[in-house]
Amino acid sequence: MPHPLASSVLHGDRKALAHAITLVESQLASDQESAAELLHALLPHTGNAVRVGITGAPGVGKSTLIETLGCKLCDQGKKVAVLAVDPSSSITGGSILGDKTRMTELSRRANAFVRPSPGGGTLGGVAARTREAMLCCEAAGFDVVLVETIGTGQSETAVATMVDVFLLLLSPAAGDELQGIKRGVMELADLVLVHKADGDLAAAANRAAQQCQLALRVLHAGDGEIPSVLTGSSTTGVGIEALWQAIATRAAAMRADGRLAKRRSAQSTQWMQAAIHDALHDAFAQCPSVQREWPTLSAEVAQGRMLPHTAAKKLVALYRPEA
Ligand SMILES: Nc1nc2c(ncn2[C@@H]2O[C@H](COP(=O)(O)OP(=O)(O)OP(=O)(O)O)[C@@H](O)[C@H]2O)c(=O)[nH]1
Ligand SMILES: [Mg+2]
Repeated sequence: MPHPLASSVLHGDRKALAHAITLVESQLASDQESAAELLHALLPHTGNAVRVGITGAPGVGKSTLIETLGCKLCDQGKKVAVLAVDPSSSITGGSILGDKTRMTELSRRANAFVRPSPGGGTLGGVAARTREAMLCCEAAGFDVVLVETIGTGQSETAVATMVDVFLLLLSPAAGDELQGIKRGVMELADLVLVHKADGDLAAAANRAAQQCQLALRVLHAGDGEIPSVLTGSSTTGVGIEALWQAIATRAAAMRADGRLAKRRSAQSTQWMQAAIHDALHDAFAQCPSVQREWPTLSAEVAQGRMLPHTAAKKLVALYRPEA
């Protein structure tokens, strides 16, 4: 018996899709099995979307770009899903994407599905659920999935590990502040857009793009492909079509020559490793003999009487998996 939601999701029923994602995001132990069954049924029908991750400093215009690009793609007849990885929402108590005011037009489009980001849990958990929500959207027939990183830090790596094209947005002042962008994020980027290239900022944006292109050439010296740097504005719409062409061309080329399949299977393996890590950590923390000794050993470490490494080894030696 396939999962009761599966066939409605596969028929593109939006209500069913929303329910499916709620189930997948649920942290209730009683929902886990049902969610796994559903995902198992949907899995053969996933993989057909262009998956795009969008990152950049707070305020650089990620949500506005998604609104402009998303509407443009809907106009072209594409079905667009928008998701977010938002590890901060458990702290702020509400999700930024949940406040749909910034994507009002896109949210109203019949071809768009804008999903507030799940709140709470660890980054690993939040990101894993976003990835599974992405698979649900693909099974429901969405052609493009846009994933916004909210907050900075690790969410960038998590999003980069679930998409085909990872787009970094820079502000026109980026030339001066390139040092401020973490090297790691630059390394993850497949494509860079210097955003807000409009009005007085247009000239600065062009300069920033040139500087960024030079920096990327140095960064990627020797490792083949140097990401392109484009300029664009979500307010005027200039450069947004060219941005989509760059994304679509890249995704199509990767699909054609096998790089996409390779990248996606490497990503799946990484998610499996992360899941093993989380599961082992949970089991370890719940092991009674570990729990008994943990306070004593961590006090020893805190007081400088024992090396952290030694304490960790002692605890690991105490760990007994449940039979
Ligand atoms: N001039 C100009 N301003 C823009 C453009 N795109 C966005 N903005 C403005 O930049 C501000 C931030 O935009 P958001 O789209 O909320 O930026 P964000 O990166 O999603 O921000 P966070 O989600 O808070 O990290 C808003 O005031 C937008 O109106 C653009 O193309 N040109
Ligand atoms: Mg935003």
